[in-house]
Amino acid sequence: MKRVITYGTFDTLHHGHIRLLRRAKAEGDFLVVALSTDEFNATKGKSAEFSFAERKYDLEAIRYVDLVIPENSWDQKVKDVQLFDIDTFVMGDDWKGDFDFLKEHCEVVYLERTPSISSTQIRNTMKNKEKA
Ligand code: C2G
Repeated sequence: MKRVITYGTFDTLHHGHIRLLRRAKAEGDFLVVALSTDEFNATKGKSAEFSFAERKYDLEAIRYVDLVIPENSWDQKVKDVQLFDIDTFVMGDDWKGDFDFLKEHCEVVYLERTPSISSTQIRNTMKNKEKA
């Protein structure tokens, strides 16, 4: 069984996230998603619209996702790769090169980011509609 892992906030789940998860799962047979906790998001300078529990609930409903674990820090990736016996690490190519240090532990794959859609864009659109 080929095991894959990916990381992210996955706030305001959208087509770009789903495309990433679908392609990440296609890299193997079992996909672990390390989901940024609300506390970790604060250190990333991000405040998610939805709580960790809500974002986890939504991810667990996606057929490509086999396990959701918390992402609490930047430094847990090597331990996660070892703990979950990961063969392939996957991220969108907006992170290209940032995680190459993992190449001594597993395959590292950067997948093309889906253009012109983001959680921020969706949130802003919703806010503008509320004002209208
Ligand atoms: N993504 C994508 N296309 C988009 C938006 C996001 O392919 N239009 C991908 C990102 O490249 C990432 C994943 O979806 O691989 C999750 O994106 P975010 O929730 O924005 O995660 P991020 O804030 O990049 O956190 O330790 C790594 C960090 O936790 C990544």
